[in-house]
Amino acid sequence: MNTNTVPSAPEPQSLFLRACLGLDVAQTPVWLMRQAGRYLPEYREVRRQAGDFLSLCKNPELAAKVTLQPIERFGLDAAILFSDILVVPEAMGMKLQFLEGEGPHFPEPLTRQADLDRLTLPDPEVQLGYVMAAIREIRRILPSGVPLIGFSGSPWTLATYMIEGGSSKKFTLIKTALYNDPGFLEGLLERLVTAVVHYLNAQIDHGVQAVQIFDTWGGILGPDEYRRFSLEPMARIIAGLNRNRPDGSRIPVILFSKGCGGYLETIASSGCDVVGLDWTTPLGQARARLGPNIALQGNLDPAILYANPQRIRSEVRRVLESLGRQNGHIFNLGHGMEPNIDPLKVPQLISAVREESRRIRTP
Ligand code: 1CP
Repeated sequence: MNTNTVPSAPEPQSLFLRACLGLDVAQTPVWLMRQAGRYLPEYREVRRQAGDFLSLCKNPELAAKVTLQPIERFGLDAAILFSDILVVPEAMGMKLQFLEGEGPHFPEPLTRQADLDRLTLPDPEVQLGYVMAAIREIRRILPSGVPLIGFSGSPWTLATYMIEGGSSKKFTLIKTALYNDPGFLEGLLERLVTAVVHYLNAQIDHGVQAVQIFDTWGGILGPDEYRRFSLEPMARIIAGLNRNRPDGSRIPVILFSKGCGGYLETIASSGCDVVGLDWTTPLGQARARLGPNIALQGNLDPAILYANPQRIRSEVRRVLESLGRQNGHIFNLGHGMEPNIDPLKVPQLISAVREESRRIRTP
């Protein structure tokens, strides 16, 4: 395992943290990206109460409440902080809006060096103090056996939104910057690395027990550009994190670069403990390429949740059997839950993961 853990470090008890560190487990832990969200009627109700999405993120009590909703309803093996990756650019001084039905929007996207000079380095305790308050509140109300995952966007993924002004299909503006003005892009990535290191270390100080870096748009880059503009900044973040607690326990880092099955060896060189996979790379193939000393997370196609219970189970079995009885696997989707998924599919998925993984592990 890729650790410098103190030898006397206490072994974690939770299935999720054990799997992140490659320790043995009786069944495979499972959580789902975007497990708290619009597919849950109780989420839509709290969001209505908050008024809008960003107000929900900024209300620590309500953010904590929606973080716990999928835990209470389904008994998942980990909770993930309810927030959004784009609160960091907002804290750096950019205006951010979430337009109903259209997703995130930055009305004044970054275009030139002078725009970078106006960005500030946020103090996570101040501009992102509401996130820290949410983390404390979640830890207060979350059952102690359920670990809390903190997160951030990768610098590259955050930069796509800050330069494109929102979601994009072609990424024309950021790609133009990448090839025509790499110094501008690197200046932005540099600032984001510093901001994210401070932000994730503050999340760790306030109580998250693992962190995930979401690199949703790494897959739009070719191999050299991926290495330079996506992976390098993430590796610098990982090197800057306070991953070892004073009691010797470790904060695992999960790196999820979507669409990057071709770059697995590069991803594993980042210093992360867990590589997140989308559904295009079979887990067994990833294990053969990366070896046993790094954990894997994933990788069911989220669209399988539109299928019937038998098909869900057979696809879960296929994912689990690709690793057999090996340790170091956290079951997840290959990307987030879609808003139109029937919540009743989730317990079918979880039962299948637990029953099938126990069966596979029984000698
Ligand atoms: O209307 C609503 O209620 C907002 C929908 C929504 C939700 C539920 C958004 C807007 N963000 C979130 C929560 C969120 N976002 C979480 C919560 C924790 C969880 O339960 O998993 C997390 C981890 C994120 C991270 C995030 N935001 C990513 C990375 C992961 C991914 O999905 O690829 C990205 C790219 C964003 C940007 C964003 N925020 C919201 C939307 C709809 C988007 C994506 C827009 C796009 O496709 O470009």
